[in-house]
Amino acid sequence: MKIERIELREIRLPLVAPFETSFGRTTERRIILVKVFADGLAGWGECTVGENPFYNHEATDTAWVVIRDFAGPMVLGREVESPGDVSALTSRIRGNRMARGAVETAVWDLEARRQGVPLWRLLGGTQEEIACGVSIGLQETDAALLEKIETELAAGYRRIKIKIKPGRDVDMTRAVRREFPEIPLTVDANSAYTLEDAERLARLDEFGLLLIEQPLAYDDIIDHAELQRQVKTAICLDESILSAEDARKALGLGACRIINIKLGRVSGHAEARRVHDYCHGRGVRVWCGGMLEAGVGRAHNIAMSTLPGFTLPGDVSASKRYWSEDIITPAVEVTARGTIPAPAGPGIGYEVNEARVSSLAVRTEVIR
Ligand code: OSB
Ligand code: MG
Repeated sequence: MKIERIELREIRLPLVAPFETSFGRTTERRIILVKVFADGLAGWGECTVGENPFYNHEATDTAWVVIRDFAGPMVLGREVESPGDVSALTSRIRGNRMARGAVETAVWDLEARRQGVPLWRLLGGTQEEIACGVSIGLQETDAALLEKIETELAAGYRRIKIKIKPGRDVDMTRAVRREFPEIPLTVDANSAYTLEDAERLARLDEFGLLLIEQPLAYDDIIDHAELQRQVKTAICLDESILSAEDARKALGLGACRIINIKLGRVSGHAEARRVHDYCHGRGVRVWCGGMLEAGVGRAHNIAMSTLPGFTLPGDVSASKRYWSEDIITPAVEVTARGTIPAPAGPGIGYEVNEARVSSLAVRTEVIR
């Protein structure tokens, strides 16, 4: 198919509750949506970038420029035989994987719609429903955190992830374990520690965590390998894994035992599947991370999570945990068993509420 037109929109979407990590607090998302056109059909992608360059190098405004001036023009007017080829079209761009991934994922949705099949099937997914966990941001008090966990467990979620940072770690995790001795529990530091904190992090071993996510620097795998030798709990890398090559090196060094795959962070579905395939082939468990996505990004995450190696519950949860009203219909809902059924419709399997997107848009640009 020939990519005939690409539209960009930025929407503003307030979160139902602020989300806080060791690197900052988010109250309103600024989300870039990409719509690609071919053969009378359209596909949607969502850029998973944060508002500020605090999670990785990218930010909403840098991604806008990279998509508008580079990734978009590199794909526009091109004959694309398979969406797996899109990444190569933009590979001259260094870094900026979330910007590249926004365009790439949109073409995957478009191709699945052209074929009239669900995207998850086109990707090779096998799981008819995916297991869901939740990521709970830093709270004012332990009591507030315990209450949130209670609510999410009651809703059926199968794994709880809590955010930690220096000063809000060992004692807080102990308080959670005391109240919930058996639940599948993980912690995510978003790079808030250094190797000097190894002893402190090793104290988390007593809590039977499934994993400790990205304790050290976002761009490090050397120190993570040293840390993994000093802690019993599995280290899971998020920020540090940008490609299948990164996964190979990190696993080879022993920097982690589990990998969090995020579509945008690795530049889209093709690379995400390569990371998945590499890990799955070696018995390394992966799970789908989240970036506070609106419905389009959430739907892409659901599709990816149906690949067979996604054996741990992901950070893919119901729309209503984030938004008073999502931008897709139906909204993403989670069953009482803590799962999301893979949708039956073509493409991402949800319809974009274009009227709502238009009403939320603060800028629009057409690349032609
Ligand atoms: O590290 O997984 C992370 C949100 C924004 C940036 C980074 C992360 C997160 C989350 C939330 O943990 C996951 C979600 O619910 O979308
Ligand atoms: Mg993380």
